Amino acid sequence: IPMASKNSSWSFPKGFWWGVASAAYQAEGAAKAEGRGPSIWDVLLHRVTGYTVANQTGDIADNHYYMYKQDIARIAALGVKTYSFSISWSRIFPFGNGQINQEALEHYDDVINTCIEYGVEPSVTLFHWDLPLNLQNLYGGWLSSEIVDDFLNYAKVVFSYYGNKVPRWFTVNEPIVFCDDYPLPDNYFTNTSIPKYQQPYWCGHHVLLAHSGAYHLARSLGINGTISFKNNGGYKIPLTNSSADARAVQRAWDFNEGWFANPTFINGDYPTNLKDFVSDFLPDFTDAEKQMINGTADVFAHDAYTSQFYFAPDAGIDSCVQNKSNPLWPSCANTSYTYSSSDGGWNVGPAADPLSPWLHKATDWVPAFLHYIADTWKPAGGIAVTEFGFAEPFEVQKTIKADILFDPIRSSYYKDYMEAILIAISEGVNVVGCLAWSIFDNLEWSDGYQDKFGLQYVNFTTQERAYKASFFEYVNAFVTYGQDEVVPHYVPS
Ligand code: PNW
Repeated sequence: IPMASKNSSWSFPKGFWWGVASAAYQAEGAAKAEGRGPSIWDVLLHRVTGYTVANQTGDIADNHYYMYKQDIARIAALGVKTYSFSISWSRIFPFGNGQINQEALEHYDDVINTCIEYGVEPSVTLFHWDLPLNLQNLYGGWLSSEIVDDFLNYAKVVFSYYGNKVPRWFTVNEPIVFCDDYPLPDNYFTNTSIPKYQQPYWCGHHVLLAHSGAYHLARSLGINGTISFKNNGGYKIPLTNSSADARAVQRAWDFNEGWFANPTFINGDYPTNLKDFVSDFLPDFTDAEKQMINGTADVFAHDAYTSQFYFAPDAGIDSCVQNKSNPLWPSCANTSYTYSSSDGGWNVGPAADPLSPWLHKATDWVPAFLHYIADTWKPAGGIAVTEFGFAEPFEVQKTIKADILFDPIRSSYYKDYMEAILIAISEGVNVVGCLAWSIFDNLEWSDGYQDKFGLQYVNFTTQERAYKASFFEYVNAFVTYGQDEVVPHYVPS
């Protein structure tokens, strides 16, 4: 395994938290075990034909619900500092609200305790897309303001039960993604009267109220851990140096990151571009709500996989704004991965996996990306890259040798990404942590099990795990440049 050549001006600050991540529906399986209620993802994958490759589901997944002790032991053995996982809301509340399922509360308590016993810090996400089905059917899920109280009720139970055993909380994962996934397919869920093109903005509105409410709730309960939500998106590069492309890039930031980051980091309100472009229906925050929302993320948590070029629509901005069925709508910023001579010499490499065409290796851009976040949203508690990773098709991965699977493309992604973070840190950007996606191959949502993001290989017939070479490449960055001791080969007493 190649070792990073040490650059003496690079180092991760003391206390830098680094680790690996998973999410409940993608990893746990045990879909009907110990009182779990269904989530919208059970319906999507069981009832909507063709939603995943080969109609795969999360019924079994990595069997992580039963194998978490082994899985935590395997990452502790490599010295991993934190494990980030999500709690399944419909395990704690099988119907989303009402009756609490004690068995599930105890399950996650044991996951948390197992982490602590192995010297691995638990990082916990409350909502990673697996909405309890009942809440979707009852009132349209995130489209209704009723979700806010139900989310707070769920958050209160979780915060109260696990409290200060958890140093790091994330309320919601990537609202840009799950709110843009509204509208959900017709006929499977209760219809709503909100027009489809407006639905993402109602979802986002309720997410901001739920997140900020949970932040204040946690503080009132005496929770000391950091609290954030996980934002997401790639670095946005203007395709040309025209002013039209510069404006397109700004709209793209505003309609993606800014949608959630401006309210929480700047002023409690949406970016001006958002208010201008979708003013006819964008919900308003009251002044009291703006005050409540502003300042409710302790860290800028960003899932930052890749970069894209952006450019203004050819047909002009007016026709774009009018055409609500246009895929560019409403930001009217077109995207491309074209590597052209006008791109300033930056490297946006090809996507390795046809199932993830959005994911190009663009690690050269990461320092600029981190500077942009620091300069734009000025997060007092710094920036954490809470997901990054690369899908490498199985055929490219080399054979397992001495129990290690060689995945050269992903290895180079991690090596270059970690060096890019080190460069940004050496230039003064306050990066406080990072989480690699993912702890192991798992259910990649509608791409099923074919898309391989894991730092560990999983044989889905036998459930055997094997480390991939990229995992050692990742850990090696902290062995080489970390200030804290990396303690591998931990053996529990
Ligand atoms: C994340 N994009 O989703 C999710 O949080 C994970 O559950 C998922 O497995 C992982 O990334 C890999 O896809 C994303 O288009 C989906 O930029 C789309 C994008 C980014 C992240």
